[in-house]
Amino acid sequence: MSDHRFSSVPTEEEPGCCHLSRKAKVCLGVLLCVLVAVAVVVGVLKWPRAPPPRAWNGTGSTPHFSEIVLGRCFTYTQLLRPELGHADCGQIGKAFMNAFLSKDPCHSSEQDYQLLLKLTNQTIPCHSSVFWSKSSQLAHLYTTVQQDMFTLEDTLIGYIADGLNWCGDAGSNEMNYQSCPHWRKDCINNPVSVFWDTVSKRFAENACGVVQVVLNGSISNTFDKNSTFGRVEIHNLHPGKVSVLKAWVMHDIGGVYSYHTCSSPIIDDLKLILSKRNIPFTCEDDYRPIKFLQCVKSPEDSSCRK
Ligand code: N1C
Repeated sequence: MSDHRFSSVPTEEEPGCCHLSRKAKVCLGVLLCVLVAVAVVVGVLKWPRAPPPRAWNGTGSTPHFSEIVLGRCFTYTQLLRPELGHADCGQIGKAFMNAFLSKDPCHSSEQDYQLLLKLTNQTIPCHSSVFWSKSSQLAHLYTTVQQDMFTLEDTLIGYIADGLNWCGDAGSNEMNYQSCPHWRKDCINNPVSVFWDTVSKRFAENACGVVQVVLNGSISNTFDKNSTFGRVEIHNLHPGKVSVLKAWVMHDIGGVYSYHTCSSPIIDDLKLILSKRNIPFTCEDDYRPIKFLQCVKSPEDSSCRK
């Protein structure tokens, strides 16, 4: 007679360790599901996420930035200046985003914008460039009426970016809509300041013939060496290409006090820089074609009745 005492094979009658009842199996299954679900939830919550973007002192990127860029590009190239209809707005939009996304917003460089500059290349006829400083509204009113004159904002690249704000973050491929570096409080090499310096430089380099600048005679810094005009543009005009720079010093209508006129020493600073660069310079106070635009708003002013 064989001895079954050491046999490990369970007999039909003796249930083995894995022979669980149906109820126990269901319970075990549910438990397993709950454990997996808990593990997934914990995993998702604990998954290392990109740190939030840095907080800066300036306003964040303009909401819907990329859509605005694309829309403005199409408006300009299809409706305003159809001669630029061949421009590839998709590529322009991408080049603009790639200039600053995933990059440290305090280490922006001219180089970042090179592809964008190439894609928005535009020929501005000689005798039609208009610069401005602290007189944005009036200068743009002037070129809106004089359709053959161009400020930088009347060119494709200036039109696209005018009034917008943008920055990214080195640790993410998203735009920072919360805050962007302030040029004074955070850093000068931020994407917006570098952009305007870069495109203003190209705008000045390309200017030819008679060029104009609209200055504000109703403020203390009518000519400011630290402004984009004083720091970038006048130093990038080509003496061989620019025949004369004509400055129009405009004064607010009804303003109590005219800070500066063409005979003020501050205008001599501008004159001196240009004479050193061999660029002829003229200056006129309250240039009539622009003065008339001011008078449209204040026709009753005594200076408008002359
Ligand atoms: O610093 P500014 O003026 O002298 O700059 C104006 C000057 C113009 O001739 C333009 O060609 O520089 C060019 N330019 C712009 O076109 C422009 N559009 C918007 C420079 N800056 C421009 N901006 C924004 O306005 C930008 O954020 C910059 O810092 C201000 C400069 O305005 P400003 O001091 O009146």
